[in-house]
Amino acid sequence: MISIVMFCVMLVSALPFPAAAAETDNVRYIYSFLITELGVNRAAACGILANIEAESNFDPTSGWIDINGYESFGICQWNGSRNRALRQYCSENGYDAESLLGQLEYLKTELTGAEKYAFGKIRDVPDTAYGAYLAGCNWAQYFERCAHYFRGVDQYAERGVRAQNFYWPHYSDLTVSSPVAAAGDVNRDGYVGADDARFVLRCSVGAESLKKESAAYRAADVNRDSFVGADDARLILRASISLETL
Ligand SMILES: [Ca+2]
Ligand SMILES: [Ca+2]
Repeated sequence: MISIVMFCVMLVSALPFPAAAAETDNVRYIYSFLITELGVNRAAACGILANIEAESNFDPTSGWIDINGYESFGICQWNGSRNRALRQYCSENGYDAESLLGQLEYLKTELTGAEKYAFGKIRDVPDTAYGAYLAGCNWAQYFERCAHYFRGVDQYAERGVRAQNFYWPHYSDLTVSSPVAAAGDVNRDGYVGADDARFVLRCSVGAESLKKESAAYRAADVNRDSFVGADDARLILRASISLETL
């Protein structure tokens, strides 16, 4: 069914594929999240990667005013009402709207809610190179809902081919682990302990640093104020001796 909502994701897809998409941290992070947190297979994840590349080149800060006059924003170039919903979700859940994790968590809520139909179109593709092709095409058609043809190019097929010929060979053998670390377990050893608290304290005084997009940062910022500080260290220390539940 064609609806107003279907008008509102990515209206124009004009970003060319880069000459060589680097295996950046963002690509790995997104791929790992898709598999471990969304539960899709490798082929589906490759199809989504090809689309995210075309939409934003994996830049969560990517934003511009689209042809309908509204901003398209983030890795999936959410437009209009979906852009507003993304920002509201991040604000209500303690995420920076420009963060990869916030956008991926929002994506998860879309795929289990309003975008369930689109999710169904990629979730069960065969876990093969051809499955990656199908997922790339289907994500473009059912999730991004970009123009089928742009400047004479079949965008569905182009993204499918990119998924099959680039992402599948490069990523299908990648070992993944969830980028979403448990709160407080900064060193990801399975425990919230004094080591974690000490490390976070060192971060709070600038003796250590964490990349804001990293799983460790997310684990360290236990009070979710988008800052790793002494308050986090204190909470983690209290949790390590069972005085606090994170
Ligand atoms: Ca730990
Ligand atoms: Ca904090």
